[in-house]
Order: sequence, then C-alpha cells, then structure tokens
Amino acid sequence: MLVGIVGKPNVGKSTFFASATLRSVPIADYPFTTIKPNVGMGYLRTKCVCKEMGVEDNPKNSVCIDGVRLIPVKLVDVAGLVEGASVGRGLGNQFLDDLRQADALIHVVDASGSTDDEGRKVGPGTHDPSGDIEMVEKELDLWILGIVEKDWEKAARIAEQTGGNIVQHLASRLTGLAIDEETIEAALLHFKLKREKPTAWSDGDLRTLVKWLREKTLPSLIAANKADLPTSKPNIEKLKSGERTVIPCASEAELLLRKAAEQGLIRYTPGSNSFDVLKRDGMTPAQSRALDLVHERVLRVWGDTGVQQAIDQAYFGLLKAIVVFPVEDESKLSDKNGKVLPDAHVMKGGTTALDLARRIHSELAESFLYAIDGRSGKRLADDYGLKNGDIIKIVSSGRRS
Ligand SMILES: Nc1nc2c(ncn2[C@@H]2O[C@H](COP(=O)(O)OP(=O)(O)O)[C@@H](O)[C@H]2O)c(=O)[nH]1
Ligand SMILES: [Mg+2]
Repeated sequence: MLVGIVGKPNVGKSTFFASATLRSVPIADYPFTTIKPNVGMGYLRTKCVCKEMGVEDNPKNSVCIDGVRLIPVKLVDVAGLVEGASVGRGLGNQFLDDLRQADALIHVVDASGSTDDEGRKVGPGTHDPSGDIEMVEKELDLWILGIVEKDWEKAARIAEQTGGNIVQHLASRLTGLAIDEETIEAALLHFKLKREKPTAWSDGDLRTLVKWLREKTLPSLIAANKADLPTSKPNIEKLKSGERTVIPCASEAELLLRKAAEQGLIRYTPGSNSFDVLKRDGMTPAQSRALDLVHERVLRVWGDTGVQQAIDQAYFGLLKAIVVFPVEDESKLSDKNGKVLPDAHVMKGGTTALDLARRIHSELAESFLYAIDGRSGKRLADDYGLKNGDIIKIVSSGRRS
C-alpha cells in the first residue's frame, strides 16, 4: 500500500514528506532505502498489543515506544498540481506516473491562505484554500476522463453494435488505476447508466462516473497545512464544516520536532501531543525559540502537528488497513529466536490468514495447514478474515527451520 501526497505548489507537500520520512526513531531491522527521491518510508502508528498481552516485546520490522507501535509505510511526494496539469501542463506527466502507484491521497492545502492558485506567495489570509481543493480534484478527474475519452465514441458504438461489453472496455482502460469491472458495475448501477446503451451516455454522465470512480479507488483526506499561522484558524473551521476529512497540520513544526529528536535534544514520538526537552544547552537560540513556538502555536492549539495523524487516518480510515502480528510460538508470542512480537504487518482490510502466510513467505502459503489465534489458541482456517491487532501463528506442513 502506498499513500501519495498531492496538492498545488508551495502548500508544504515536500515539508510534509520530509518530516514524515525523517527517521527520528530508528528501526533496527529495516532497510530504509530510498527507491526514488520522492518515495520514502514514514511510520504508521498504532496501539501495540504488548501491554494487553502483558509482555515485553522485541520489535524487528517496527518499533514500540511505550505501547505505541510505529511501522514503516510507503509515501510518495507527488509533483505540484496546477490547473491544466491533466493536459500535460507543468509537471503533469511526472505527476500522473507517481499518482498511478498510490492507493490513497493526503491532499495538502495551504490553510493559511498565503499562496495563490499557482502557488505564488500572497499575503496571508488573502487566498481561500477551499477553491484549491476543488481545483486539484477536478484535475484528477480530468486526467482520468482523458484516459476514458480517448477512444470512447468508437468503443461505445462497437460495444453497442456487437453486443460487446462496455464495462470490460472501461476496466481495461482503467487498470492502471486499479479500477476493476466490479467497481464500474457498481457505478453504473448507482447512476442508472444503461450498459447496453453507452452511446446514450452524455459527457456529463462520463464526468460523474469518473468522479465517483476516483473517490472510490483513490480516496483522499485534507491535510490543512501551515496551521501554525494565525490566518489558518478560520479557514480550517470552514474546511471542517464541509464533507471532507480535514486534519489541521503543521509540517514545518513536525520537521523541527523530528530533527531535534534525531539530534537527541528532545524526546518526541511522532504524533505525540508533547515533547520533553533533554538538552536545552545543546540547542541554538533559534532552535530553542522555534521549539517554544511549536509548543505555543501548534501543540497547545491543535493538540499535535497532524502529520502522523494524517498518515494514520489515510491507512486506517481511507484504506481500512489492519495491523497483524505474526508469531511462530503462540505461547511465548515470539519468533523462533525468542523475539517477542517481532513484526507488525500492515495489510488491507478483508485479508485472510492465507494472505498473511503469503506475505511472510510464499512457501508458507503453499504448505499452509491452518492458523492459530495467539489470544485464544483457537485454530483458524485459511479464509479467516484477519482483524486489526490479531496475533497469528501460521502452521504449515513444510519443513520447520
Ligand atoms: N508556516 C508554515 N510554513 C510551511 C509549513 N510547511 C511548509 N511551509 C513552507 O511553505 C513553503 C513551501 O513548502 P514546500 O514543502 O516546498 O511545498 P511544496 O511545493 O508543496 O512541496 C516553504 O517555504 C515551507 O517552509 C508549515 O507547516 N507552516
Ligand atoms: Mg515540493
């Protein structure tokens, strides 16, 4: 699963990305290699099961801080989007490539209203960010529409004359976006569009269809960034009164906190509502003052910086992700080396015990016998639907290593 960070230029996408991917809390066993400069690993934060199970854990692929598990997840910083990007203006094509990989979007807006339509600096509070949201969403829709419209008339005519399948045609055009036939069928039903008569669909029908498909397959939430600036407050209130999920966000503050934590100057867990100063005398006067401002203008006002919250919400809220803890010894909740609750896997909601086996090792899936629930000790079948926080042992017929 991958979450994309989108928005118009200069809203703070790269700052959000930099702060989210700054490894202020090291994970021993995890290769945080950069795949491309704009693809990196952030953390997903969830309650660890260690406290509930009364064990001291030894995380390998993740980290546990006072019962909070941080698990690496992929993020991509998508190039800035301006009106007309869908027809190749500006960084349009780079943008599309990045976006194709994303399962959900964090849509960053400049809530302070200090950047215009194109991302140029203007006086704080002079630009209404709600229009930006619509601009970006419209560009996304126009891009998808562009793919659909390419050979639409011909395809619709042929489908109609030969009894061909227009749903199949649309799905083949939209596979890159992971939009499948089932989703398209659902959309046609929703809008009462007749699949036998696609030539009768209007331009408006196609547009509505595309918007619906985009919302279903590329869900998004709003990170209302630059919340540290005073002009953000009324804008955030206004944004929150709409239908979208809006998370007040201060990326620059998060970056500052994580850097200071990395330097050992403060103790700060991503997503936390506070930090402890460890070495005030190790700070430059500017750093010290900046941290005071973060406390005053961000944590005291908004609770947290919102960066971690946005990522958690994208995975758990938009993608219905779950976190599962595989173990090899269900009585000790450990791997074969005695490491307790070593791994936490982020999986799509609706995945099964067999899917988990497959994620761990293809051989484990091939020789899968059954799974064991680490809490109850009960046997689970291959099609058992995993739940968030499940502790699972996979039993296979394969050679025990
Ligand atoms: N006040 C404030 N400024 C921010 C924040 N995040 C980013 N900025 C500033 O906004 C400008 C654009 O940031 P950048 O991350 O490059 O934006 P991008 O073009 O969307 O990637 C920079 O000057 C940042 O310092 C924030 O949370 N608060
Ligand atoms: Mg950028």
